[in-house]
Parts: sequence; structure tokens; C-alpha cells
Amino acid sequence: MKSSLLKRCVTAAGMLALAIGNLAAQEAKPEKTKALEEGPMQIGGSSPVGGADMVQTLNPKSPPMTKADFEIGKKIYFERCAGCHGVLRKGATGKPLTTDLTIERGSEYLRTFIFYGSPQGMPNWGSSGTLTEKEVDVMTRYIQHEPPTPPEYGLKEMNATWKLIVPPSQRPKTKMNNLDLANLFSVTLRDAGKIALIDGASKKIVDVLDTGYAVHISRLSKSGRYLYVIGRDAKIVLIDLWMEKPAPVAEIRVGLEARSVETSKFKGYEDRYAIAGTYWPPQYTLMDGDTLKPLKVIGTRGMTSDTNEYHPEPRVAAIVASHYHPEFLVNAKETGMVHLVDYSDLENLRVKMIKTPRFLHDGGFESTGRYFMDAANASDRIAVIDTKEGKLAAVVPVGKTPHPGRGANFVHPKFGPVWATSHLGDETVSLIGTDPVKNGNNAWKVVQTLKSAGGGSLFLKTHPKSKNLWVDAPLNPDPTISQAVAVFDINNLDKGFDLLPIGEWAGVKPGAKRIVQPEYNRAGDEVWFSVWSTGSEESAIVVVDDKTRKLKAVIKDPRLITPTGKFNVYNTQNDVY
Ligand code: DHE
Repeated sequence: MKSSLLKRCVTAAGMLALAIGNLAAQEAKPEKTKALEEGPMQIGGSSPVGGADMVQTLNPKSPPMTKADFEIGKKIYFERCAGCHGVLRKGATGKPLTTDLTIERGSEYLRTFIFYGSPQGMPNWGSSGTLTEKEVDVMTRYIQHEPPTPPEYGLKEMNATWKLIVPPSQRPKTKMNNLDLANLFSVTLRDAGKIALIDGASKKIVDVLDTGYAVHISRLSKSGRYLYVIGRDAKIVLIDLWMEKPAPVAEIRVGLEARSVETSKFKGYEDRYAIAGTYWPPQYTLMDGDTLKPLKVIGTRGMTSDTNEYHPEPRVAAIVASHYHPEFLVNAKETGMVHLVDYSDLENLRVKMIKTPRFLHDGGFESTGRYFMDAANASDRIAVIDTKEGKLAAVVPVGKTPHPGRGANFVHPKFGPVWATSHLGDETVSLIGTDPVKNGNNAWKVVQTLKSAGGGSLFLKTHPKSKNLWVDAPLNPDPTISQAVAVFDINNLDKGFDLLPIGEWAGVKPGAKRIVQPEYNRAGDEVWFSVWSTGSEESAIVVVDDKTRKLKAVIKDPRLITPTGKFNVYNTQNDVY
């Protein structure tokens, strides 16, 4: 970080800390509602809120705002915006939001952009109802002030949040319920900060459990017994699925902001360690797999893979566990370095840095489980990492902003085994050959590009028993696309896609109804889709018969608030996608 910027941040942080101190010193009155009740402040001019404590800003062009509003803006920013724009607002999946850019853009432009979003993946925070007009106004002003520098977060802070709710010695020795765990789904209830456990056969909600804020993903232990759920607030909850009623047995916060969690999968080390990666601070933490006791923190700050420049905030994106060695593969987004972490000796930890294109995001294994297909989304590339040899095997140019989730594997009638990704930035689906042995001339290159319904896709899925490839587009601005899903016949890809109106089939009240993330059941004959509306609108889960592509069931329940990711236990535990 440039020293002048650092100085400005430190001074601003110092002043902010001082301001927060003053603020805390006053009787804690509901400044927040008061500030919001006053409605949008007039931008510029003297403070319209009279004697309220105003944020002292270094930049005279920053629009005035009260400290109460600044705190509201800070909370909303860390929870909703930092993921795309970075904790220090340097940008990544989303554009940089540093004040030299935002003040020049001005309040009217910023307010419109925040309210209506863009086809390139910026959610429509205002028109979707996720943020109120007044919150949009607060954010418009907040991003025209210097970002506060968030605190570091080490073992001391983690241990202060670590709770061993049920020690392993007191947990059941055998499964105490008659749930069909292999066909249980862990469903992210994003804005509720909970997960729903849903039985695959009956479609009944078994339970709704509290997790971290803006819960993001679930991952399974190798044993299939434990669920690891991580929230954007970097809180991990370990859930024991063998309990009479599945329940949390441990929890911890590993930072201020996170997206990924995994456990060790190599033979002899199954579930011995858990790992979580954070966006802030830029680091990853190794924990005891059974208890989440934090063991080791490793930072990712360092040089970028292309220009060898120092980066202060390489956020940890996807993490996968090697099946070939006692290793984790950890994506450092902004530097384009994949950390190959050898966990066989934590005291003499070996980390190999594999150079790949910058802006790594999500990804998954190809069908043999040897190669990690790793999306460098803002570089429009897929890095192919050989987890057996521990090195980069290829870099494959694909469409605009690939966003595969874990991707989709199938045998192409002409090109053999392929792995597929869809894209945020265009309507294509890239099929990459993944068999360097029997289909060497197709390996590690795009063998076919399909045209799906539109850009704004986040996930696609298939199943070894299916002939369908399902592609969502929840961030497309056209509701006839975002509220539907495209499906291709793998045996006849040239025919193009059928568009199924899943949002309509849900039969829910009007709302955003974005269709997100196809997920199969254990048998591979049903596909589950989230109908994702805002927290104040009705959402649902729609189940489609994979063979007939007809509606099979709709799961509706007032507890299903903003359902997004769904993780079938068996498929997640065994990398079936
Ligand atoms: Fe995710 C996976 C980051 C927004 C739903 N998301 C991931 C992974 C990362 C990531 C790094 C891979 C984790 C892994 O495999 O270890 N996601 C981010 C962001 O930075 C981003 C773009 C902005 C943010 O604010 O977080 C973001 N993600 C979203 C959403 O808005 C989604 C659609 C709804 C939600 O619940 O937040 C969303 N992300 C998902 C899902 C997965 C995921 C469902 C897992 C896909 C899978 O099949 O494994």
C-alpha cells in the first residue's frame, strides 16, 4: 500500500478510533435509527443534521456524514460489498471504490449504480429491495470517504471466539437418528444467517440452525458425519449430523470476512484438520478437524504472480483438499498464487506457491479428482493444477468472468471427458477437455463453446447419471432469464438449450425470484433449484425430475429466507458434480 495512502488510512483510522471512542462514551442511544429516520441528507453544504457528530474526513470533497451513518455504512460495506470490492476497496470481482474514483463519479452516479446494479454482476441493491433507499444514500456517501483500516485477527482473537460446545468424548458413538444422511441437504439461508437441513426424500425441513452472518457455503467431512458451515462474517459452525437432532458441537470466528472452509481428505489424515480462508485479514487458518481449535495462521500477503508487486490484501477464495497428498490448495485471489499447504508437519509447515493468473475465485476437480480446475475469474482464465505433481498443468482462456462454482463434469459424445464453466460476463459455457491420456489432443483446451440463455451465470451442474447440463443466470438483468434455468442435452449439445420457467413453477408471490445453483439429490434423478427472493419476499426451492425435466415438488416455508447454496451430503462429500 502506498505510504501516503497508508498514512491517510492510519490517521483516518486513528481519528475514527477516537471518534468511535467518543461515540461509545456517549450514552448508547439509537443513533442508527435516528440517522436513518432523518432520511437522505442533502449532499454537500453544511451539515443538515445540526450538532450531530460528523465524520471528520481528510478529503473536503467527501460528502458530509454523521459518525452514526458512517458506522452503518461500515457494517453494510463489510457484510455486503467487501466480498466483491475488497475490504480496502481496491476491487477484484467488483471495481475499485477508492475515493479518487468515487468522488469523481459523484453522488448521483453512485446512488443510481448502487440502486439498479449492472449486467456485469453488480446486484441491484435498491430495486431488489435488499437495501432501503436511505441505506443506498448512506452507502453513496460512505464510499466517498476513506475506508477505515480493519484490525488484524490472530490466534488470540480466534481463541476468544472459539467454543467447544460438545467435546468429542461426549458425542454419540453411533448415529442417533434415522435420517438418510446421504440424501440430506444443507441449504444456505443467506440473509437469515442460518441453514435449513432438508430431507431429500420427503422434502421436509428437518431443522433450521443458526450459523454465521450471510452464511455462505457448507462443506462435509470425509466421514460424511460433520457439516462445516461458514458465514461471510468468518464464523464457522461445526454440526454433528449423528446427534439425535443434528446440532452445533463447536464454533469459531477466524477473521472479519470469509468465504471458504474445507477438511483434510488425504488417506490417514481424513478430517484431522479443518482449514478456513479469510478475505480479511488475508490469511488462512488450520484448525483441529473435530473441535475447530485454531492451530496455525498463515498470511497470504505477498507478490503478484504477473508483475511481482507487493499486494497488501490477497483474499483467500476457494480451498480444495488434495486426494493425492496431505495438502490443501488455497486460492490467494489478488496475487494469483495457489498455496499448496503440506499439513503433514504443522511445526515445519511447507507451503509451495504455484503461480497462476491473478484473481482466483472458485473451482472444482475434474472427474478423476486429480486436476483442480481453478477459475481466475477477472482474468478470464481457468488454471489447471495437477495435485499429483503439485504444479500448474495448463492455463485455459475461456469466456468473460468464468464463475463455475465447482463446475460440471461429463463425457462429451465427441471430445471425451470435459469440465464446464459458465460465465458472469457473457452467455457462453466453455467445455474444457480433461483427459490428457486417452484424449490428449483435447486436453486443457476449450473443445466446445455453448451459448446459454444469458450472462450473469453463477453455477452449472450435471451428474454422472444424468444427460442434462443445467446452467443458471441469477444475475442477468432480464427476469425472463434470471427467473429461469437453461438445460442442455449432453448428447445433443448443438440443439441448444431449453429454458425452464422455474420462478413461475414456484408459485410464490412477486419478488426477485432469482434461480440459483442447481444441486442433485443422492440418486441423481432430481435437481433442486433455489428461488432466491429478498428477505422480505417469498422464496422457495423447486425440485425438477431430471429425466422428464418436469416439476416434481416445490418446498415452501416461511423459514426459507433467501435460500441460495444447497449442498447434498453425499454429493458434496464425494465431489459429485
Ligand atoms: Fe459465493 C462459493 C466468493 C457471492 C453463493 N463463493 C464461493 C467460493 C468463493 C465465493 C471464494 C468458493 C468457496 C470454496 O469452494 O471453497 N461469493 C464469493 C464472493 O466474493 C462473492 C462474489 C461476493 C460476496 O459478497 O460474497 C460471492 N456467492 C455469492 C452470492 O451472492 C451467492 C450467489 C449467494 C450467497 O449465498 O451469498 C453465492 N458461493 C455461493 C455458493 C457457493 C459459493 C452457492 C458454493 C458453490 C458450490 O457448488 O460449491
